[in-house]
Amino acid sequence: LFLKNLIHHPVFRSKLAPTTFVDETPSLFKIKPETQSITKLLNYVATTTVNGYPGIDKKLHYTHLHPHQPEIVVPSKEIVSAKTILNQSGPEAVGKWLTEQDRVLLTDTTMRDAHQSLFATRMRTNDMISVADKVAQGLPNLFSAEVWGGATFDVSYRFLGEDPWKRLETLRKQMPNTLLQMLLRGSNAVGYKNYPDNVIDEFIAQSAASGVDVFRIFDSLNWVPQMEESIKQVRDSNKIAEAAMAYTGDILDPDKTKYNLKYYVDLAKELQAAGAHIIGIKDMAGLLKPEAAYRLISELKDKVEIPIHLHTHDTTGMGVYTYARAVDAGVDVVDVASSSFSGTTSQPSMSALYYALDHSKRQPNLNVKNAEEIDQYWASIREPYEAFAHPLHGAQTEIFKVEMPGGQYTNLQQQAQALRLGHRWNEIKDMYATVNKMFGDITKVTPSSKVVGDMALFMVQNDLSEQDVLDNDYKLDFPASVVAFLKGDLGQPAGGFPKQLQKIVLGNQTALTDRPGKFAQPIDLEKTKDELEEKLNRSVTHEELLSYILYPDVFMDYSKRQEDFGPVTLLDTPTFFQGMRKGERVEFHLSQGRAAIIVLREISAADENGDRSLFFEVNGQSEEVIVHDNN
Ligand code: 3PY
Ligand code: ZN
Repeated sequence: LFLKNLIHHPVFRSKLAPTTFVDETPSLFKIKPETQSITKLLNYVATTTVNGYPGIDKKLHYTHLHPHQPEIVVPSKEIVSAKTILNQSGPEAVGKWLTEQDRVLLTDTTMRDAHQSLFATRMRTNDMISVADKVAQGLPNLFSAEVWGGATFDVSYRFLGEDPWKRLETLRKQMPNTLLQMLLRGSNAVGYKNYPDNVIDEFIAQSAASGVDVFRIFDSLNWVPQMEESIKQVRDSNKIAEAAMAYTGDILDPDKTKYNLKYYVDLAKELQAAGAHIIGIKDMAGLLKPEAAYRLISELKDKVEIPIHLHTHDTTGMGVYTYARAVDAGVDVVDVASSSFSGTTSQPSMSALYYALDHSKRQPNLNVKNAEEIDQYWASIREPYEAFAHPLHGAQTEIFKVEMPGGQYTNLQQQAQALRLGHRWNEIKDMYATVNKMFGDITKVTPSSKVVGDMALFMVQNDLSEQDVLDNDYKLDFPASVVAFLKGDLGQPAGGFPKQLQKIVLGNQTALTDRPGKFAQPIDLEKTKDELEEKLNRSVTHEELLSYILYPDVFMDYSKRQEDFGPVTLLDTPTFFQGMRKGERVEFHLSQGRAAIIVLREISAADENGDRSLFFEVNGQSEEVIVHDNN
């Protein structure tokens, strides 16, 4: 950039420049931030063009998108939404209001669980903010929009080069009259391990300040002590604490007695006593059958006072039917996704449920035309995400046996392929069910589901049977997650740990019987902030500090990539995932509305070092970028 400034400088060009010209012209070293951003983005585009994006077949090519502009009808008078009530009268009032509604309410999960479960959580903020205001205005009767938490937090940093806090804060501005909801893994926050209580408290307080209204809090083992701190902190932040019970097994199957109706009713009462404003039922694998839903909701409506919010995945194909029976039993809210992001491992379709409830007194209050218009938008931006899709095309009823959560199915399949075990996928699924039995039949959801998956892969990879593990003749090197789980690092499962397996895996190590957070030292925020500022050589925000505490390596890698590649969020989604083809033209907008127009003119063959030159035209000026071809 310095050289560019020099050769374009009028004095230098006039050939009258004295030998001291460089020393005496500090402006040559001034590089406008915008120019820097363009240079970095060109670097990203060139690298992605040559080496592709991780996980995407380079041969795939998407045409440039023409996102549908939804034409929605906005109600003429202002709707009193759940958000209005929260702002005016607080979380208890929302709970009371919910129980007074005749019709079932809806949560739209399109911007969180739907793409997490269908497209490996890869939806970019740009594709959300192009439609978020339409969702807010066109669907004002939604209970909430789930837009944050779960895997979206780390995936934003790891794979999208995005700051998840900015996503939340932007959506907050665009959806002022809609409750924004997040998924929080109790003491595991948005991570896969236990964090000290002060980190959980700080994280919740910041999430509330940045825009979250409803916190769906769960624990992967349904262990209430791991949820109490979060419930308390959400209450202290004057936001809605929805405590969710992970549903597993089948409450109506007389052979499955561990997770029966009584188990769930007792758990719901405990969560209500712990301060929950709403009880969530989290059916992450799609195991809740319609009659079981009817019985469960009927019983809960009878035994607890607070509203019931049901979440399912359509993996086994019965989502709309399950919801219809839950609606008959009086469920207050159910989770749905926009049609083109619904079905299979995602939530059931919003508009399908609406039509299924035609002529029912509890049909949701939904402008279905608006929902269909908005869905055309989602359909129009889906294509570049197809590269991350799973191969499932319909109902997977084998899940009743395997009990694998929707969001894990494709992840585990990818892990199996990476270990060259792809051809043994059926064995791995059977082993997943076997490991669950070995672990004493646990609830399987992030992160406990990952432990079961890790153990299943380990056993298939090493050709071990359950008996081989229990005979313990091999001095096995168990996966770290399995050791941590049996040590009690994720808390205590219902019915305790299987003693024999615990002894084999832990050897002489002692296991916790109490809450891990009770022993974890609080993080010194000031000291950690100094450490991070020194590493980054700049001041950092509280949000950045929290991200670093939760995911130190992921956050540092993201910061480094920001340095190299600049504001990649400015790129359109096809360009972000696939780079450019020769002759292609892309445009993006920098700050103050300035546009940059880039044309890729030529890509050279690789030279003897394997480097390629890419010749771009940027706002009419030629630029060359050299990239090493890793293929
Ligand atoms: C998550 O924890 O991310 C989940 O979606 C669990 O179902
Ligand atoms: Zn889910």
